[in-house]
Amino acid sequence: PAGPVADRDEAEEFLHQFHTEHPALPVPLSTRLQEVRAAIDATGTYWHTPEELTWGARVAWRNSARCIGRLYWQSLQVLDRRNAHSAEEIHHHLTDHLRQATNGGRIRPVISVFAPDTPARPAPRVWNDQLVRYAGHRRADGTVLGDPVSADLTAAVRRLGWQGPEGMFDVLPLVVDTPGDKPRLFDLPPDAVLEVPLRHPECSRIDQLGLRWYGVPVISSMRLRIGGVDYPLAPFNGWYMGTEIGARNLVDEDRYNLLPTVAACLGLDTSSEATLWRDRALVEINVAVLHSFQAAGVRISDHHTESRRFLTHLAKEEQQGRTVTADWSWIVPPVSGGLTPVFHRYYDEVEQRPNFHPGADLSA
Ligand code: HEM
Ligand code: NRG
Repeated sequence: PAGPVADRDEAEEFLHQFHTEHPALPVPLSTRLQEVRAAIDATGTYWHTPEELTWGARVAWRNSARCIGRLYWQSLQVLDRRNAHSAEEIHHHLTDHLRQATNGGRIRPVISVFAPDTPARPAPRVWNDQLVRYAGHRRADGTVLGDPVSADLTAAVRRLGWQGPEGMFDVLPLVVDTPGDKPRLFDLPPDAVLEVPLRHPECSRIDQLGLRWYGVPVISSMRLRIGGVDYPLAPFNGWYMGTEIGARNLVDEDRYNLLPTVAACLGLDTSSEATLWRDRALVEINVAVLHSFQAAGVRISDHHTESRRFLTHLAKEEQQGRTVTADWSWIVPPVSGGLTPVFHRYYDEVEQRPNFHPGADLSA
């Protein structure tokens, strides 16, 4: 077979869960179980009903142990794109996803679920790990201009013929890879990509750095697995928590590595670690990120607010008799960890299904 066979035990476990959380469905569990078993015997897989798909995707979010943003899991908007197969159709739906999710800055959590991997036909994929990413241009001396996280993808799209500019913040094209066809490049329409220029409320020297970030993180590299069926292309988004940009993307030494530059703008004394110039510059970058998104009317949250929401989520789920699993090292924000309530406790760590899983790196 071309793709994997659906796992019977996981299929049955999922249908039990679905029926437990939805008492009084029109089709009884026993009927649906028989149907699904027969389909797996005949074809190696089965087709989720739209209701199963929607609930499965929402619960995959609910079960994402690394995600602090899970309070609103029930409001995830699920776009059923399982019947789109050509690269053009897929590109069209991805652009549509960006527009619906962006919603003029009032960002909505959305997932687009494309065709599953089946024995008859492997699933489509995109090589991009997020729908919007900035190119990382590798120079002869090994350094990178732009975002180093995308250096491999940038080299790959150049090999496929991409002729984009060579700056710090160039939006990469999408690479859509469908079975039986060559990988195809598509530029994102600029009006579908909301970006925010970064300004500091007091320090105009930071404004002059010309920094920016995109408004909507759409993760497109993770495999969604529901009831033993794999959906390798199921891009999803929420909104940013400011620290993702201000404490990691712009700051990590293997990303934009901007602490020394920002410290210089602020006139900090960098002669000794003990001046805490890194910490002071870090806070001001995060101030600039939150301030700029707010000024541009693009939804974002700070780590104090998002941490409190997460504890509300834990309490609500426990009231429902459910266990929330969480990964402490991902949940605790990368700045001021101990100031947030999520720091001061431990979490259950067992993996739950359905869930999102790391996908293959296709650009390397
Ligand atoms: C991870 C916040 C929505 C699934 C994360 C992380 C943050 C976060 C801060 C850690 C990222 C990192 O450290 O790199 C939020 C916020 C949301 C949101 C503020 C606003 C609604 C969603 C949605 C989904 C989702 C809609 C799926 C439907 C995940 C998953 C991870 C994650 C699977 C782990 C990613 C990985 O392993 O690389 N989220 N999230 N999140 N989130 Fe959310
Ligand atoms: N840290 C990554 C994005 C990871 C997921 N974060 C979210 N997800 N907020 C970055 O680009 O900085 N979400 O679905 O909203």
